[in-house]
Amino acid sequence: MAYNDLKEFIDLLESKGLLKRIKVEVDPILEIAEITDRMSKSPGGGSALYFEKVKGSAYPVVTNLFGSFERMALALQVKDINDVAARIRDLMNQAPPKTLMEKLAMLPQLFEFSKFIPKKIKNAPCQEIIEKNAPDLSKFPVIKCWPGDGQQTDEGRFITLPMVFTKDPETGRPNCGMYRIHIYDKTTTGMHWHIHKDGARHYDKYKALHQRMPAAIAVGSDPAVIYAASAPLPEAIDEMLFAGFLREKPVEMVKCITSDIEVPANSEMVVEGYLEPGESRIEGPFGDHTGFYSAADEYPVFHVTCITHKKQMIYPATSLI
Ligand SMILES: Cc1cc2nc3c(=O)[nH]c(=O)nc-3n(C[C@H](O)[C@H](O)[C@H](O)COP(=O)(O)O)c2cc1C
Ligand SMILES: [Mn+2]
Repeated sequence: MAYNDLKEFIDLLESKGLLKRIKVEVDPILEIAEITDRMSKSPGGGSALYFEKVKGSAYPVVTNLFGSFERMALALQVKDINDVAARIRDLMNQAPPKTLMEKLAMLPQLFEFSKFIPKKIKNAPCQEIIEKNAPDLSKFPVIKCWPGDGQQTDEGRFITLPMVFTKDPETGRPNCGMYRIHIYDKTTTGMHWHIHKDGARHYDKYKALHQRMPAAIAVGSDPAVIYAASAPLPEAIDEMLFAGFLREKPVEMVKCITSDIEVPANSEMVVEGYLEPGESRIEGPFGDHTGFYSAADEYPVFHVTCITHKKQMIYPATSLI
């Protein structure tokens, strides 16, 4: 049975003794990342961590969710993570013999995939609370990972497990990619999609059309959805269709309050907004998974129009090395 949301996965980890609760107050600035870093580097990847009390925020933070083969297999609900590769290989063999990319592009047409087309729903848990008049990112426990993260002018907080939803303005095709989100202030962030990523390609099309680009950043969903956001799929494959295939149940999607972008209904939190074509700002530096800081550079700017979330939201994060 697919997990209905992030909490079901967290509950399962806890029931198996694979998650530790931290009851004392911790600081989202450097402290959560430091504890997570030590835990994730302990033998076997340690445990997932649930920080119940986070300084300056009403919401808990969970980290190190996917930091071991065991937790990753539980996330994808397989005995061994190689079983997922085998399922995909079987599926590919059903496609006519063409090049790998052509085969991948054919996947959405196969019956096995068509059972998992995302479903649109109306009443979504991620919209239990709607903050539209004065959306404020500083209410959320977004972590700072490394001392040199960010600019002098901000706190260096980054959303590190974001699922960024956009649409191709020509085809209407949706995309979801994991691109880190640098928080500049209450309603403005960076958008760190590298130039060859699908989100960046959509942005280039909006730029050519001189149109404002709607986008939404969802945080926290069932683990297959979070994983799909980071999977390097061909443009023709909707990550949410792939997530449905992985969890063997269609992903339920809901329309954003302030745009036509659709997001997973079971998300913990959704930041809705837009990008102005051509507007950029310095993003980073950020202590990256390479073990080095990625240098600050110009990236597009995301403006927040609305923040929606669950009443009992849980904020998931990762620190990258
Ligand atoms: C934790 C994490 C953080 C990531 N951060 C970024 C990022 O900041 N920018 C980026 O372009 N890709 C980043 N990636 C890789 C992309 O998520 C990945 O390339 C994905 O396939 C992008 O989706 P797309 O192919 O639809 O563009 C990150 C991946 C992970 C797991
Ligand atoms: Mn994609």
